Amino acid sequence: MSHGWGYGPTNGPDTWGEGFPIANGPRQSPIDVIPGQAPYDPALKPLKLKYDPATSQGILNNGHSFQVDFVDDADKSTLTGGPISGTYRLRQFHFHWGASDDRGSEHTVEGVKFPCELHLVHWNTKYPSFGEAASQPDGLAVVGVFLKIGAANPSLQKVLDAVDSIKFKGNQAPFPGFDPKILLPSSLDYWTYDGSLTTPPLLESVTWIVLKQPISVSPTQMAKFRSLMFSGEGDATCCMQDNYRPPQPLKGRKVRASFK
Ligand code: SG4
Ligand code: ZN
Repeated sequence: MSHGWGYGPTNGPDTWGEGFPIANGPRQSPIDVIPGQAPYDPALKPLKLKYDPATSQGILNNGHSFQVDFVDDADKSTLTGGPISGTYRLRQFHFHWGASDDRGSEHTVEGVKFPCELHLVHWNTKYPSFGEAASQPDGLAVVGVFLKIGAANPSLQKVLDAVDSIKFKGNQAPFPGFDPKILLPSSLDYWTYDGSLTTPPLLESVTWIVLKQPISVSPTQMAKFRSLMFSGEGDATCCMQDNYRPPQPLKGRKVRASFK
């Protein structure tokens, strides 16, 4: 890894272990979910997502993905229930996607890849900050949502309309009043397992909640994701695509389903 981690041939997922040895740890993400090996657990509670659009703050190209950031200094946009205990606050959401529609998601289902995956990142308020939570085994909860090619998605379009203003690494723009709930599918059935961040520092602090039902995205909308750049303005251009980590070994972990 010469100039920091990324998704290219010389700094991509296969090389992350050189700088971040936890890349080969016991609870790495993403994984391939095999529904036949993920038993229904009747003890799993329904997910409760309460999002306040007033907490939506800005949109940022961080050079690896783009994300919408939320004000998280109070319990206004929260995740409770599901596999977690206590209250987790929404910090940001972001996406991973491919250069073509045959790949791009981080999680896969029986080996099947989706063109894109949405991650809503929450942190456990039993810790004082996102930064401190991110290194605790129960510090983060990320809700993953698959995107599948189909009809244009008007909710997603609200986000994609802002993408032109953050084309290059480091670009940011205000993004007020957005309710992330409109991005979720009608069913909140999920699989859950203990995992990690899917980018360096790959901290093993994430309770993953992967929704079974995908949301739709049109080919034109996928093209909009791929118009973003990994590079800064004025640098040699480099399209933001294939910014996903492939599935990691399960190493004996149990995946559970909230549904029969
Ligand atoms: C993306 O690169 C986000 O933009 C990052 O957010 C995020 O890092 C990273 O993915 C890993 O998150 O849900 N895929 S993931 O495991 O949330 C963190 C920022 O860089 C720490 C803020
Ligand atoms: Zn992610």
